[in-house]
Order: sequence, then C-alpha cells, then structure tokens
Amino acid sequence: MRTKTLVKLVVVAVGVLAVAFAARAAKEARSLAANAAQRVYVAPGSYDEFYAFMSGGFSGQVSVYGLPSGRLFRVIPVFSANPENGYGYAEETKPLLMTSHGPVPWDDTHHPELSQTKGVPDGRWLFINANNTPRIARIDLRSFETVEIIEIPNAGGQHASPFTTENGEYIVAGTRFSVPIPQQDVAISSFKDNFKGTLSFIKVDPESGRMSLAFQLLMPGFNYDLAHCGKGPSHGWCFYTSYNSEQAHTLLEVNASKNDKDFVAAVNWRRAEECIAQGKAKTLPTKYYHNHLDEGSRIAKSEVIDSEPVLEPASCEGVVYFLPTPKSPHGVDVDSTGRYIVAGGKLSSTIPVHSFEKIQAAIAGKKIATTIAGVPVLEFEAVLAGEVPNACLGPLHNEFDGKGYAYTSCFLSSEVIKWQLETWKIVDRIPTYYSIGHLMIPGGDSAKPWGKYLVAMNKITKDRYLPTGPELTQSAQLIDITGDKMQLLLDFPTVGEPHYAQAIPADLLVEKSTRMFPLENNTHPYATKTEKDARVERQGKDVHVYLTSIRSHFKPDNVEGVQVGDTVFFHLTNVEQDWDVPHGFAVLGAQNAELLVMPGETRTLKWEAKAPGVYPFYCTDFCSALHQEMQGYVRVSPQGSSVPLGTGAPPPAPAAPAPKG
Ligand code: K7E
Ligand code: CUA
Repeated sequence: MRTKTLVKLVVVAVGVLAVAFAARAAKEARSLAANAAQRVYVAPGSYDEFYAFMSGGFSGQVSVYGLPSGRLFRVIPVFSANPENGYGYAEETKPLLMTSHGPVPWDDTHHPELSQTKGVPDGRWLFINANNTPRIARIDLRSFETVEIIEIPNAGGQHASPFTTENGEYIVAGTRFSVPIPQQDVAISSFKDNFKGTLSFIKVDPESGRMSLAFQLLMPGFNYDLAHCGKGPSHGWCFYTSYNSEQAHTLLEVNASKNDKDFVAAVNWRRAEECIAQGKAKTLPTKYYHNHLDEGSRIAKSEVIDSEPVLEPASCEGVVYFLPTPKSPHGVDVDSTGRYIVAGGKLSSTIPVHSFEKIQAAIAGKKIATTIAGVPVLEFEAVLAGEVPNACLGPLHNEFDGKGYAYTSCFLSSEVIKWQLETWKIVDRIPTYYSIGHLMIPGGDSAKPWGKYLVAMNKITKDRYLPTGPELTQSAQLIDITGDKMQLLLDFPTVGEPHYAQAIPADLLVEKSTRMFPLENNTHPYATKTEKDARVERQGKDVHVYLTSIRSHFKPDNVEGVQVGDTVFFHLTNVEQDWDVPHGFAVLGAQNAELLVMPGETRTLKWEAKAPGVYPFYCTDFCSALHQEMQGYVRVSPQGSSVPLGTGAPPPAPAAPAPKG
C-alpha cells in the first residue's frame, strides 16, 4: 500500500474509532469507579502485590512502582546523573558513566529486562539499555542501584536490547542505526556499501552477574529494532525485527516504507558458539568501556577493552536466517511456550506469527527464497504459523498470559487487543488513552506469566490529567485481565517516557532488600569507620577530609587550614548501622551535587576552594530531631597562610573578670 493512502485510511479509521470509544468510555466510567477503586486500593501500611520497573525513556532512569496501586516508590538513576542522591556526581559513581566518548551523563532507556532462570524472572538483576550512546546497565535488585554499565561498540541507536535468553546465557542487543564498521569518514550516500548492523551477544556471569561482550554478528545495514530470545523448544535462538530493508539513508518515512515485507532475523546462537570455537570469527580492533561498582569499596572502576570477536554470516552457515515479515515490523515477542514468534507489523493491519517448528522444517527443507549478504531468506509461507486478520491499526508489541492468549498494543487505534494463539481470533479489545506504546503483563514475556494485570504505557494524555504547561504527563493504565473482558482499573502518571516495563511479585524481592552496608565490609581507602579516626590530611594541593556522620553530627564539623586553590575531598562515611538512615552532605558553592550516603558506605564530594571565607556544610536528609544542628564549617585562607590544617582551634578560654575599682 502507498504511504499516502495508508495515512488517509488511518485518519478516517481513527476518527470512527474515537467516536465509538468516547461513547464506550463514558458508559464505562460510570460503572467502573466503585469496583475498580476497590481492586487497586492498597490500604495504608499494606504492601503492593507487584513491583513494576518502568523505563524512563529520555529521563535515562528506571522508576519503580507498586501494582496495583500505581504508587511511585523510587527512581533508580542509571544513565543520567542524579543530583537527588549524587549519582554521577560523587567521585565513586562517576566512572559508571564513562564511555569511549568521555563521560556521558544522560541517555534514553527503553527496555527493562529482569534476569531469568529457566525462563522465569528470578529477581536478581534488572538490565536496561541506553539507546543513544550504546550501553547496557545492570541494576542489583537487592540494593536497587546501578552496579555495572557496559558500552556496546560498533552500534548506533542501541534499541533492540537488552533481552535475555532463558537462563541469562546471553543478554542480546541490536543496533537500530547502522553505521560504518569500523567507523570511518564516508559519504552517507554510500550507505549500502559501507553501513552495517550488529547483533551483540553479552555474556552474564551466573554468579556475579558481571557482563562481557562475547561476540557480534555483522549484518546487512538494516535497522534492527527489537528482539526477544527463544524459550523451551526455541531456546538457543534469538529473534530480531528489522525495518529499512530498503537501506535508505534519507527520508526514511517514505523510503523505508516501500518494501511490502521486511525481516525478522532468526539467530542460532549455539551455532555461533560453534563457529567461534572453530576460529571463524574475526577479531576487530575497537574501544569500549566496561564500568563496574566494586562491592566492598563501593567505588566504580572502568576498564577499556580494545578488541572483540565479530562473526560474519557468510563464514558461519546456519547462524542466521531472515523471516519475511510485513511491514516495517516493530516488536517481536516469543510466546510463553516458545513455539510462536509474534511480530508487530506497525504499518500492517494483520499480526504475523511465525512458527518455530516451521522455521526448523523450512531450514531442513531448504525453503530459501533468496540470500542477502550471506543470510538465507526463508519463504514467508513456509514459516508463517498464521496471521491475526483485521487486528488493529499500528500493532507494536505483544505480551502473553500463559493461558493461550496474546495481548497486542495498537498505537494508531489506541487500544489493546486480546487474541487467541493458534485460532488467531480476537476475543476482546479495550481502548487506551491514548497512543499506547508497549504493554506489560507481570512475567508476560517469560515462560510462566503471573498474569492478573496488564499495564498499558501511553504516549499522549491530553485531557486525562491536570495540565502542566506545554508538556503533559505520560501515563500508564492498569487493566484487569483476570476475566473474559479486560477492565480498566486505574490511570497513573509516569516519570519520563515509559517504553517498556517489567513486573515481578513483591515476595521475590522484599526479603532480600539491602538494609545497610556492613561497616566491617567497607574497603573504601578513605573510609573512616570510627569517629576517633576522623581527621584532615593534606597531599600537595589536595585536602582530604575524613568525615563521619551519625545522628546528629559530623566529625569533624570544623575544618581549617584550607587555602585558596586547594581541592577539598570530603570523604563522608555514614557510620550508622541501621535501616533507613542515610545522611546527606552539601557544601556552599559546590559545583556538583549533594551526597546521599547510605549506612556503612563512604562517598566523596570534590570541592574547590576559590576565595577566602568560611563556608557552611550541612546534612540534607532530615535524619533526626536535631537534623538542623547537623552542620559544620570549612575555613578557606589565602594561599601561603599560616593557619594550621586541622579541625579548628578550641574556643578561647573565658576572659578573667576585670578587677573592680
Ligand atoms: Cu516500542 Cu523503544 Cu520498545 Cu517505545 S519502543 S513504544
Ligand atoms: Cu544527618 Cu540530617
């Protein structure tokens, strides 16, 4: 279909649907309120049933919500520095944001992915991608903090990530924007000759969670958009959607919408492992950062890696096949049985479903339509399990309930549809408000979905919330999926733009939540474990203040002998050993942010002494009744001053009373 005709059709259809939806919405609103309120009500002092982890999109963070209440618990800083707790500002955390381009304090997060064991989320780690400067982060779900970030070389628009295999053998990633590999100065119009895509396989250590780039598959320069890996029978394979098989480099809106079908790339990673073991991979020089937070010192360290194995499909027969898929597909999702691979043909009104069994049969029977850059293209009819006809407009993403049903988000027609696997029949649809992107069912991309709820994540909320200037909040909608009919329960606003989210039963995380960091395990070289060790030391122009905090004072609380031109490092150790007692630290004129220091940890704030004077510092976190008293001063003297370095002279003794008479 021509793009213009399609756009007209879409406009008319959206209009018709809007009227129908408005009527349905009004009716729904009346009957809904009482019953829905009860089902999302979590009484004060009670816990939610699920944790939901939502990507923050262009906020670069992950936000943590409770379900069914929709209450926001925390924003976990990942790729964006966060002045709220000093992430990316404290010296210990700065290395986490290092890349081959220098420190990058922002990114665009899209897909949170819980680690899995036997295809089921196990509550150990949460992975999330950075789209812009390609990276993958790992969050430790005991402490809810980012503990590792690995940069992905030879990639642009790291969107198709980070999706896990059944046991975390790999986290996979794909590059949305093909680039010259290796990077070089070439004409953009030489796209077809010089630009390539990469599909990356990142190993995860099963004990520590540590990531390492195992290999990359060098692919034709399409846009690899999303991915999911197989499970059960399809374990050992991963699937990636692609668009722009036209390999256009300009006006993609039109030029990348010409082909009737693009492709899902089906990668056999066990085959890739064989080929690598046989020495069939090339080693490419490259440069990327791998940053990791050390558990004892809680200091992040960076290592720079300078080469990596790259495998070309032509040198490893059977490693990858293309499955023709209509039309500029976006999402690709594997159902809970691992038998079906469902694509979201965003410009198509049907939802194509590939069958893993048929893919295997087509490979065995050599049902190959053509070959592109060493990648065999299997015949469409030979791999298709079925299509959901007249599904909706703009199908994007799918989740599954484990009971034989799939749920698809439809961006253009703003709805969720529920349909049955194998009969491909639609059994229900519900409007969303408005323009849904991803949808999420707890465990909905795993082998054992917990089901119960579905969360729709919407791009536009015009007229749903109090206005907040030109930018309105984005939002999530909670939908009950326990009955035959989906039922809308709740709207709640989200932080940034939520693309994907994942949820896990609260029981799996609550017990193992970190309450403090034991002081005896603190190996930070500037830790001050007892107040008697608090002190000030000079090393040339650097002054190190070994500070402690405990309710409700700092030790030392006076620092003197700092001179103009010195750099002062405040190393604050929070010596509390109790839950929920962070102390903050801020000093006047600091050009970074506060520190928020958890019990038992040490964090460092760097501060430049610029002009003579006395500068206050204080605790920013209301920690006790005498929190306001938790303060101190740093005195800065001119260069060459004779004021001794130390914690300040004691107050002068009171003067003797003057003689009378
Ligand atoms: Cu559809 Cu980035 Cu997964 Cu947004 S993506 S919606
Ligand atoms: Cu410590 Cu307020």
